[in-house]
Amino acid sequence: MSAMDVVKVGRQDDVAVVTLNNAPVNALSHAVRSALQAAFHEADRDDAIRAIVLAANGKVFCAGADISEFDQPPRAPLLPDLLAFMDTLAKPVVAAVGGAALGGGCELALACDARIATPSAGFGLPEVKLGLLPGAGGTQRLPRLIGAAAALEMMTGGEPRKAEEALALGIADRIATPQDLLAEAAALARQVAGEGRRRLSARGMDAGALPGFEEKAAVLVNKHEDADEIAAIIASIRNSFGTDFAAACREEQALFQKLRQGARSKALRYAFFAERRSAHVEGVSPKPEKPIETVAVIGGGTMGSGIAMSFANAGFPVTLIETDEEGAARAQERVGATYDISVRRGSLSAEDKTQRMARISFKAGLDHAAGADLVIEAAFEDMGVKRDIFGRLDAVARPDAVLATNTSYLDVEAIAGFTARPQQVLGMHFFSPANVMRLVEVVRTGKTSPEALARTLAAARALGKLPVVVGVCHGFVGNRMLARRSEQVDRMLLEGATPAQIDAVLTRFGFRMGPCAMGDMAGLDISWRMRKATGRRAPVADALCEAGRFGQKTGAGYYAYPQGARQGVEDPEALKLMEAVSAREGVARRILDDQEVLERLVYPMIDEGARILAEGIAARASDIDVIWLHGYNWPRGLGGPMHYAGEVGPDLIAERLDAYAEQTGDASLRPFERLGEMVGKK
Ligand code: T1G
Repeated sequence: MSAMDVVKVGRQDDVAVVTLNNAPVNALSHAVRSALQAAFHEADRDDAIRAIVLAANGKVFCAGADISEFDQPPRAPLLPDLLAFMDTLAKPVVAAVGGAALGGGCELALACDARIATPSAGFGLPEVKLGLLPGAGGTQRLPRLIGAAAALEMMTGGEPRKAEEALALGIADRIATPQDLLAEAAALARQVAGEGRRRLSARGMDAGALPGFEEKAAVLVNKHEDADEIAAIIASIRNSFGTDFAAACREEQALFQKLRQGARSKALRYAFFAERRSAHVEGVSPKPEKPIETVAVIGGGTMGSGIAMSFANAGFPVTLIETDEEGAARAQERVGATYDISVRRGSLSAEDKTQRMARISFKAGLDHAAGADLVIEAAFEDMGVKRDIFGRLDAVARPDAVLATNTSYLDVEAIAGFTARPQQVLGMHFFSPANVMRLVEVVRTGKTSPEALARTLAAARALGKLPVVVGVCHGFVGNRMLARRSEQVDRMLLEGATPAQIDAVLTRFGFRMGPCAMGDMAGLDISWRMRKATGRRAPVADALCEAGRFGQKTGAGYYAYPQGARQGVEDPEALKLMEAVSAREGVARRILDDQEVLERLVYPMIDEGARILAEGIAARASDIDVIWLHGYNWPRGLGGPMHYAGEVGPDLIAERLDAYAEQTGDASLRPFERLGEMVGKK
């Protein structure tokens, strides 16, 4: 694309109009930066021009720096230098912001003399979400505009400020209606030309605000001790109080480059693109021929209710179907009670609750699924139940309806075989709680049609979910990999590790909760029932269940929960039980060091991910990472298991797995021979 395509230059009488035109989000690529510099320079030299308006085509004003350029050598003009160049112009520049101005896009607007915004516009500095700080003067210009404390909150939260709030803060000078935006911007530009430029770089800081800022900074440092970007933002804003503008910008740039080259930012940028890449499915159109408009959910239990709420929250009419009137009434109560929790928390208004409830009709009998474009079965995890429901649904549902099962591990090929329309059957594996977790594993069979997939993926995205397409195998992708970790948890407990040690290792790694505490919270009896159904053993977990220790719900599991406490405490009874199981199994207990515990928790999952990729169950390594980031809370600053494997090095992982297989005699730890080839599969 030639430089002039990505930036267009026009004029309104004596005002030059420079328009960003780099679809889809006006990212400030090298071509855009070069064209902007040329256009500003040209306008500044043109005697017929009094002022400049910076506008943008498309729904996004500017999404900031082109993140895909960060792993390449920087090319001049760098964004900070372009904004410094704008400071040297004789003529003022006014930003006409009709959409989101984010990151470098917001900094570009801050380098203008004024900003006019439409009601749908927004201003944000989300660099913190990429493990960065604003690196084009934002940490110096924004505090000068709205004060250090407000700027600190905006940069460390990373959330945009909508136009009205931006006006109140002083980021936006005026709000314009979309059709008047350019004209009003031109008028303001002329006004500023008459009054003199309003360079933020020339403004001083209110030193009296420093104590308030320091107070907020201290809280943030404690809360985010592992996020270097937070410390960098604080340090750079602190510079705005004392160091001169240019020197502070140089220091900001040094901090930015250090973060950009760090593993944390690399992982966060990887995650940003991985989430977007997972939306592209080979052979499947991003836009279906016939979008899903109405939905029926079979089963009003925890999952069915959560799924129905997800659709109602997104504005879809939903029929939630139970077997009888009592079941339908119970489902209605469950949904109402769940919404009430959000109302009590203040995250949902009473009228929103009423509106959302009104979108769900609670019915008894499968016939009520007749009008739905998409029917999602969320009934009991039993093949007999699935056979009955899908057999009857086939007769009841519209011929073109998509029939989805929410099963978390049953064979979707077999379920499709219960119908005469296998091309319209697939899995939608929601993660609990379904109205909160973004991940949906969309399970395609060998017969699922591209249109059925396209319709389902578009519907999932309309819910704000992150659908990832996976193939059919036991546990699909996430749970199949989790099973490898769970096996090692049980084996290490047998060999001498304790629940507290295992959980501490994984929480220090970055997970919010360890596997033993998670098991106690979910209920150990659930996986116990599945192991018995599939003939698999987990000696320690089985023994806990045989002793009636199901976890929090029974007051004891891996931990004890005195007086129904939610936080478990180490329980000598549980440790005694584990010692007895070790003796019974003939396993001599030993001390395991934390590194071994971590590697045996994480590396087998990575190994399973490689096998999954080799089998074609997942298309890309980054799809697996999206599943783990959004289904299992993998620490985002580590990118995902497959990204982490690339950072650690697959050869080292294979070597460690071999060593543990030797040491423990557990052949299941032997590494997959194609591990290295699969870890970075695109
Ligand atoms: N750079 C490169 N590509 C980008 C991009 C960016 N900044 N933003 C989006 N894309 C791509 C995205 O990968 C996707 O590609 C397509 O555009 C549509 O995106 C110096 C250092 C703006 C709210 O963090 O938040 O500036 O999949 O699906 O849902 O201080 O994109 O089509 O091939 O997300 O309408 C800071 C990131 C950068 C904003 C639009 N900026 N972007 O959401 O579309 S660092 C950000 C977003 C920086 C300076 C610092 C969203 C959006 P593809 P999309 P959307």
